[in-house]
Parts: sequence; structure tokens; C-alpha cells
Amino acid sequence: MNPSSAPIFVTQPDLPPLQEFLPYLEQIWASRKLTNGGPFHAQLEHALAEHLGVRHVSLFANATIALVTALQALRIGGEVITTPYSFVATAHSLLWNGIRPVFVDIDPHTLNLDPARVEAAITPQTTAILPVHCYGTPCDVDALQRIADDYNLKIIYDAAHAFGVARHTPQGLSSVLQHGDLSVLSFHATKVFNTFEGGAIVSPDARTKQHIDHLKNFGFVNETTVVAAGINGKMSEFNAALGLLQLQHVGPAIARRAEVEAQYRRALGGLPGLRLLDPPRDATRNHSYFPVMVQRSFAVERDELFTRLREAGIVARRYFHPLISDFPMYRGLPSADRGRLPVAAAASEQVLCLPIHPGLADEDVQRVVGVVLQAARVNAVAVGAACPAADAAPHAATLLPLAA
Ligand code: T4K
Repeated sequence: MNPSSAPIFVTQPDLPPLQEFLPYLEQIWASRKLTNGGPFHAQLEHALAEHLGVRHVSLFANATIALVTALQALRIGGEVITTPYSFVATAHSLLWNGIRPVFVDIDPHTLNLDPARVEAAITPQTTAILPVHCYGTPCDVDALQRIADDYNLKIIYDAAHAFGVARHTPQGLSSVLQHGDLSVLSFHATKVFNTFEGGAIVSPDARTKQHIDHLKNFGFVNETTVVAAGINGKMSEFNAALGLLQLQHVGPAIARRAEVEAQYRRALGGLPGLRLLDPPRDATRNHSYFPVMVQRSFAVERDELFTRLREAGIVARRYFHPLISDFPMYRGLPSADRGRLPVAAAASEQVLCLPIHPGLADEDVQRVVGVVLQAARVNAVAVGAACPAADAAPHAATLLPLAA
């Protein structure tokens, strides 16, 4: 296919050269150890803990099972406060545990759970908070922890987007995964670091990790002892071996993502009606997504831009639209009322995630930019010249609730 007409996807998995994976496969074939805690599984848990700067990692088959298990591990019940602006797996993990989700609105700058609103939603039934580091932007972890401490609540972070994200602290860089009681990562094909399918729970201590490891193996402690109604959440040796190899390549992959983002910011920053999210000041980034907010003042509506991109062979995605709280299994909840979630509702109506992944060539980025500029009826040269710095601050348009 002509490269200029080849489809461009919102993301595509980064894969190492196949030859580099063959020796791992040979070892699996020779050992016949395919799963149930094999050598690659153990190696990847240690390697990830070191790479991410965390204490204990338990690998899982995917992040959804990991979220379900994390809630089980901490014996969470009753009500849990969470965000409506996420992938459905976040709230589904609550329903799978018979927990009632309580949706709370998000902060307009980070699009993460708004701590001020969390506190207002606490009831005697509240047992935990389930925030999401959306697009890899850290939540206000200090404010959330203060609330959790005051009201004796647990925090489980859905860190599916936050691989490798760290905060700058006076003591140096500190992984965002160290906050709360547990954090859950996704290694799905569409993520910054993938093992085809996969996920992990980050625990603060060895006892918690041990319990989680029992839960993901049906509750088995040994051949004859089952301590809980556990599940099969184990990662196979195939996925773990791939993860070990992927770790060697993830640094350059994130660096290329950063270049793609810089190109978008140079070309689209300052475009009237198109809001780019402010990069967090106090954290490193993994450039997992590149969301733009198509506001009412933009030349065309969000869905029109989405369609024009599709017609040009470019698959942008409306992550996250609809809101989780709009899906049938949630919309009857009082907290799902859109009137109570104006910021999330506006974000869901405005957001478009543009393609970003390490396999994108500069020409691909230019193709995406070209369609956006054409929709905005703006001369590409004029915009690029007006906003020369790679990390130029996006214009100050605010995310207003649609009702405003
Ligand atoms: N929490 C949060 C906050 C999450 O975002 C997610 C997952 C989870 C929890 C649960 O994690 P896991 O249980 O999955 O580990 C995708 C992913 O399936 C999902 O993992 C992800 N979030 C979500 C944001 O996006 P879809 O329905 O958009 O995937 P799909 O198949 O349409 O893929 C998107 C694009 O990626 C395609 O246009 C092409 C490309 N692609 C995808 C796959 C699977 C490839 O090129 N190759 C591939 O193998 O949900």
C-alpha cells in the first residue's frame, strides 16, 4: 500500500524484532514450563519492580482481572468512589465484586477525579476510592491520601495508563505507583508497554503481594490448601518472556512518543477552539495518549473532525465517550446523573485522541495535522510559525461544561 494512504491507527503495538524473541521461545519449548509461576514470570516481576522503582509486582493476565483481584485482596465492599471518565473496566471491576460505584466529577485540568468532590460523596457505606491516572497524568495523590486517611478509606489506583510515570519530589523521582494501597497496571497491546495481554498489581509489602499471588492462583497456598475463592489471573510464560524483551525497548519507544507529541504541540498548539492538555509540571510522562479537546469555538464539531479523519484513513478515538456512567448497567445510579458530572460530560463530548505510537513516521503525523488544520481552515505554515516551541504552552481555553 502507498504509505501516504496506509491507515493510521490511534495506536499500534510496539514489537521487538522477532529474531530477538526466538531464544526465549526455545527456552519455553525446552523447559515445557508454560505457566503457573515459571522462570520468566519470576524474572519479569523482579525486572519490572526495578524498572518502575516499586517494591512488589504481581503479574496478571490482564488489568481487568487485576482490578477485580485488588478489590478482593483488600476486602472492599459497600460503595467505592470512582471516575466516570475512564475505560469501562474501571467500574466493571466494582460490579464484579458486588460493589456499588459512586461516580464523582473530574478536575477540568487533569481530567482525573476531583478530590474536593470525592470528600463530598463519602457516606457511611464508602470503603474505598478507585481513581484513574487518566492518560498517564498523575492524580492529586496527596489530596486523595489525606481524604483516605481522614475517613479511613483504602485507595486502589487504576494505573493502566501510568507505566513508568514518576513524580518529582525533594528526594528525587518517585513512581506514581507507590501511592495508595495498591496500583494496577495494564500491559494490553494498546499500552505503552505491552505483553500482548497482561497486567500487574503493585503492592507496598511482601505480605500483601503474597496474598494477591494466592488470589490469582485460585486461592492455592500449596497443593492441598486453598485460602480464598481465588481466580485464574496468572500471566503465562509466553507473555512474561515477551515482557522481559519489551523492557529492553521501552525507553526508545517512549522517546519516540515524546517526539510525536512535540510535533503535534508545535503544529496544533494555539489553534482556536482546540485545547491541548497542559503537561503535568511535577511528573515524568509516558506519552501514552494525545487527547485534544474540540471545543464549541472550533470550526467543526468533534464528531465531524472524527469523521473527516476516518475518511482520510486516520483512526482517532473518542476515549472516553460515552462516559462509563452512561452505560446501561450504571445509568440508573443517582451518581450517574449527568447534571452532577458536568466536567466529565463536557470532556466526553469534546475529546478526541489523535494517533500516537512509536511506529508513527513524521509524515504520518503531518497527515493527521493536515486534516485537523484543514478542518480548522487554517494555513499550516501560519500555525506552525505562530507556535514554534516543542513544548509551547497550549492556549488558555478552559474546559467548560456544555451547559455553560
Ligand atoms: N483501566 C483503564 C483506565 C484502561 O484504559 C483499561 C484498558 C483497563 C483498565 C483494562 O485493561 P486490560 O484489561 O485491557 O489490560 C482498548 C484496549 O482494549 C483497552 O485495553 C484499553 N484500556 C482501552 C483504552 O483501549 P479498544 O476497544 O479501543 O481497542 P481496539 O481493539 O479498538 O484497539 C484500538 C486500536 O489499537 C485499533 O484501532 C488498532 C490498534 N490495535 C489494537 C490491538 C488490540 C492494534 O494495532 N493491534 C492490536 O492487537 O480498547
